[in-house]
Amino acid sequence: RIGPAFRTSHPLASGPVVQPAPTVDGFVETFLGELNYGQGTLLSQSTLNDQYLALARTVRRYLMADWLETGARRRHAQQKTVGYLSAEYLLGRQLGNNLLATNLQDVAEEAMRRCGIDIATLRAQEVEPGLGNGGLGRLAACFVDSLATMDVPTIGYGIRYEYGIFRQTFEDDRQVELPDSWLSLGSPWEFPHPERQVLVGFGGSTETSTAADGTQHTRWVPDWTVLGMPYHYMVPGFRNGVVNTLRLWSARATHAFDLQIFNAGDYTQAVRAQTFAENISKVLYPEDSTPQGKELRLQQQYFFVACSLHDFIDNTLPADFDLHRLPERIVFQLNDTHPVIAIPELMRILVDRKGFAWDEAWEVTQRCFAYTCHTLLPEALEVWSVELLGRLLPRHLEIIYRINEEFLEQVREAFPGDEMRVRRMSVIAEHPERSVRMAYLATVAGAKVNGVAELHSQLLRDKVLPDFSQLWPEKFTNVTNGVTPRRFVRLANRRLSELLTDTIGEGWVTDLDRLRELEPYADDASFREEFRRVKRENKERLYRLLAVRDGLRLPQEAMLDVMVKRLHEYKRQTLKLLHIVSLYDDLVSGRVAPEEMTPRTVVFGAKAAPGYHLAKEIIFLVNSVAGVVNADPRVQGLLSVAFPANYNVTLAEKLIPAADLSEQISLAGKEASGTGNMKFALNGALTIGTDDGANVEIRRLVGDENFFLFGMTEPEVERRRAAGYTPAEVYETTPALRRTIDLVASGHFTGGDRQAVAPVVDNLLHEDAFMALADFSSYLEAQSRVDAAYADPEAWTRSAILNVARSGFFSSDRSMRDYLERIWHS
Ligand code: NBX
Repeated sequence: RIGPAFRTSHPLASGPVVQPAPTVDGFVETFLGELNYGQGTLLSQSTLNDQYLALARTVRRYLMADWLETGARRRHAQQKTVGYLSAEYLLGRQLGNNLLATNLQDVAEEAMRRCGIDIATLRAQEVEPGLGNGGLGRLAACFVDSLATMDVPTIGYGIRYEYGIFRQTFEDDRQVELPDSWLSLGSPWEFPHPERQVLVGFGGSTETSTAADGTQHTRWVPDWTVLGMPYHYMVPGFRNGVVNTLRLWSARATHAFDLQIFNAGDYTQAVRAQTFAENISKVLYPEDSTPQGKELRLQQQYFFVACSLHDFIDNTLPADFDLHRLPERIVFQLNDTHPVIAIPELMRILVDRKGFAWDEAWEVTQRCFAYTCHTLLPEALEVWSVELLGRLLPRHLEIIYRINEEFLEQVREAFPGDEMRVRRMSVIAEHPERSVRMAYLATVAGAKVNGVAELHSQLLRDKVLPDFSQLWPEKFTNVTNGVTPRRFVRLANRRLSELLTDTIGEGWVTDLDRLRELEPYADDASFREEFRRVKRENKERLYRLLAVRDGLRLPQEAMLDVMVKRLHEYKRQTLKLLHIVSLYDDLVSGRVAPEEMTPRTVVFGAKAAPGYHLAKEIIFLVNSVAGVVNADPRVQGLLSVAFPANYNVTLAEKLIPAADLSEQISLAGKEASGTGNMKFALNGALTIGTDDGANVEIRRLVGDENFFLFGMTEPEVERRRAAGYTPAEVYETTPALRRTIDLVASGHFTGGDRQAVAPVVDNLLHEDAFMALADFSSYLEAQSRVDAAYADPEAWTRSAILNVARSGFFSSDRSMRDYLERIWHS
């Protein structure tokens, strides 16, 4: 806390902060100052990393005045704040985004040139903070960007993992994971705030005492504690003077923790205790679908949520704030179930610490939370065993039990005599072990529950939470995901952005619906020519990068067909692989003449969870096929396959603007939304996709004639499964599929080793849980339509332009407007 002793009458003491001049001279001067006084070096002696850090700190300076001003304005206005609670933020590199937000790109480039530095080499020096697994984490990053651009009071709360998502390498075509030590060369974008540390308890027991008036009071007595140290990150809006805050928590040992042991005289034990506490924020769990129920993961969840609630209630709100009015000042958005333990935590704070009656507290709590679900896979729904939860958070377990008791009473009242329903809806599951269903808890306590695309929200109501949507239909809503046009168009695709701005003005960057104004230009031959030039140059840039980064040599002219996303059976990378093998087989067997083939380059990017064995076998197979195809002179220039390692946000920013074809081929009813699909469409790729997730909405908006649809619909999938699906039968009765699988099974791509391909082949033939074989023929037919369409460059370009023009809906700014209207302000 800032006391009067720190106040001074100096005119600069309470701001405004003096911002460096936004000129080349001002930038150079600040940069050299940062090199000298921040890095302690001279330009002539500085390393690349010194220069990168000084550049980052220079850009920081330009943001600081706005950051302080935004904070002061927010404190003064006392408006309702969005507390976005997310265990993941997949931010991507910060330098480029912050230069864009401050409109300093050209100034910085010229300033660096004057110092004899190519700014591109400094940009390349930044290690992206990979604090997320995939779509869910990237969505959080897009949302905080949009909220800043829209000047919505927001605090993003999360975890500052010391190690983010693993770095993927390939050894003998197999995935090998390496630790992502993203902090090791310095982290110029973060501001530690030790004065805002928070104490978090774990374990122990609860004590109930009865007061003289008969009221009972329960108190949790934890048996160990850790400190949460917040690190603040700037979240700038796009050139609007707003800088919001992302507050990420890092775990530290408490003094109480080690003092006890120190006093017992065991120094080494005390140091070990420190390591134990700091383990909590050590590493991001790389599983993105099947939660492992690991104790450390529950510790992470409670740790960041407890820090965040305490931070808002005790350190952000005015000291005399009446917490009965809490819902007027905050809405906590739960990004999936990972932060759901915040619900009993708020109840505990209100009842045990602030003296609220239970009903009063419940009333407040229900209005403070809303829950977003991101999945349809039953195995992805998080549950915590009662044994573990009770051991780590005994008071929270008691609270959850009471919430459940009162909730089930409500169910009994609404559906008298329906005990089956009561059991189905219970927050506590009894089998296979007694456990807490976090999605149910979120649904019971949350004011709203939303899915992330129309189809997903419908299936959420009908299939995942049908009993709940029957009880509370008005609780359920949809907000279709979006992506930030700043990072994924303006920053990633500078050439397209210039063409757009030259054609329709620059308003599209913050009002993406204005891309509609592009529609008439789809019929303008010279615009199409320019649009093709942009694509070509983006491809050249990508291939230059892949040559240096991965030693890949790819043909310039071929159609660029891209499938980038986490590796999952339901996403069906194997279906794409079967297509590649079938094209290869057609060529080498002479069924298709070289001149009949539309040349293609297929690029994959995908990380597999380290314990997901089948996914890792699929990676091995993709790499094996790529090796053989690329080395075969018979298909040279006609078919190439690239699998650059370590797909991340930075690589996505290069790949997506270059793509011609976007692969969105999940089994219908499995992909909640997808967001890569939106990024591709906005960058002028055409989609080949199933009727799944947000593909449904993309197709409706861009038009059937500009989208390659294939595969079963979700109801068809259901019927097919009900009828008894046998993949071997499809294999037997589909000659092209049989040839393709036989070629893989023969060991052709693995140096004759049939054993090496058996895990994938056997799974396809005997399991095929996601029906790749059932959709194979339809997929190949759609791919032939793609080939034919690509052979007509004018018509293809027209479709690509219309994809851009009609995808403005997928801006995360629009998603934020929907959240504001349907969830946060209702
Ligand atoms: O969330 C993804 C969905 O699969 C996408 O369809 C959707 O577009 C995206 C954003 O809504 N889900 C996802 O990325 N999940 C995870 O990353 C995840 C991470 C940890 C975990 C479970 C899931 N324990």
